[in-house]
Amino acid sequence: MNKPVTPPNSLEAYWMPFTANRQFKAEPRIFTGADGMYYRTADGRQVLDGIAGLWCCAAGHNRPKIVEAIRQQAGELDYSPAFQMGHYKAFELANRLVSLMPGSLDHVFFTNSGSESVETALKMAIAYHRVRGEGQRVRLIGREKGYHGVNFGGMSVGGMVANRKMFGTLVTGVDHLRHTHGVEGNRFARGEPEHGADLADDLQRLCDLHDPSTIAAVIVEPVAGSAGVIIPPKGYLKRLREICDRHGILLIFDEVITGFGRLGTPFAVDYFGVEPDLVTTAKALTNGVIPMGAVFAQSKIYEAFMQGPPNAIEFMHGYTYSANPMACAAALGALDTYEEEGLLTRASEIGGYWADAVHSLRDCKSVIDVRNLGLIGAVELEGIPGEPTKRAFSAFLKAYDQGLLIRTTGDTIAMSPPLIIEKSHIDFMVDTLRSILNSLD
Ligand code: PXG
Repeated sequence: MNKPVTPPNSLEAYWMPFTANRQFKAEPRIFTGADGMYYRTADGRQVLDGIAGLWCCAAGHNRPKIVEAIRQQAGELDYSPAFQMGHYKAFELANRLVSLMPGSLDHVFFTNSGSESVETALKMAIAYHRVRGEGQRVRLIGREKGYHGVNFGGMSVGGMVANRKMFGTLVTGVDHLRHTHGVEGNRFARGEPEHGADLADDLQRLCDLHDPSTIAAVIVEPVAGSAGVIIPPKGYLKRLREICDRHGILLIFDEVITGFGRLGTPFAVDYFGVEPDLVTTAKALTNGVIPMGAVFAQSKIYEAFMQGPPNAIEFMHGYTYSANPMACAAALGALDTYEEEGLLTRASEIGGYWADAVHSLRDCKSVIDVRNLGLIGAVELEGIPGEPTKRAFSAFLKAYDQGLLIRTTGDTIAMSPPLIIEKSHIDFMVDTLRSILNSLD
């Protein structure tokens, strides 16, 4: 049977991701262009991008080096098979990336998203133990409130209840550390909070419960983004590393939002001075322009796989679009832009001004906490009794109407602007938010 004719502008056919479809389709918010710090809306307004797209457009929008790299690549080599074939830009990009990453994280596996990077890292961890004769290490440990994307592995190690509850029993053999949010004495902390490093000892508790020889890996976001910006207590990540080392457990940092300058250093690995065994990235790798992710692996992991007959595939994993030439070109253009403009360390320069600005919101109506690190800021609101998420979502809608794009999760407002942000933009963000917060019910 023929489908009824859909008018070209109908919003119905598109089932939108992580979106209140009915609310959106009743009151659509459509972008038609973007440049620098701003989006343009269908109704001809400018909206300041307070969240770098979705934490991905680190250099802002419409950046010439990236645009030109993609244009050129499309006419030169549009696609090259990812398996058993190569192209130069894939190797060039891998080399550039490992030169940015400290320590011995010197091999890179390409994916197409943060979710795929997480699946890849989890599979690498389990297979790494197996190729070394420790095939009994199959358990994966995540953390409450963690977000590691939406695929089954990442969802299982993730700890955001709403993202898990609809999807059955998930991957088995997974357990979770306690989260570090809301520790006594940490409210309104500037930067890393003082209290709660001992929560890392929860890993020892899980080791005692399961026996550490059954655990393959622990995955955490160095700074949790999606659950509402949770900054790790001072010393917490170092302690996790120590416990992993004690028991031969791999440590995975999910740097999908912290990678590429968000904290004022190229990676959170640099910021916290803790070297994990695997690092997942995506988002700002290409400035968000073309989907791409990358998993960094320590050389000991790569080397462990390089055995057996030389013509045998060592790791049975990969994607049709791994190291896609267009994505590699975009990533190289992004890295050039970051380098030329000093963006990978810019958040450390403007971070003090940012912290002052975000914390100036602490006295606004309904605010119960303010958190910051690098160019990340969060304002947590007291929820309306019986109507969780509503107050923050109202702030989001009002901000959009007033020319500012923010994100909300639960009753927390999250901000993660492009790293090219200037003081005047920061002033606009907090002034707009201040008047909105004080006007909310
Ligand atoms: N890991 C982490 C730590 C993430 O933050 C993913 C994995 C998944 O990436 P992909 O590319 O598959 O979406 C993410 C994604 C928000 C927000 O506003 C955060 C993400 C995505 C969209 C919105 O907090 N993080």
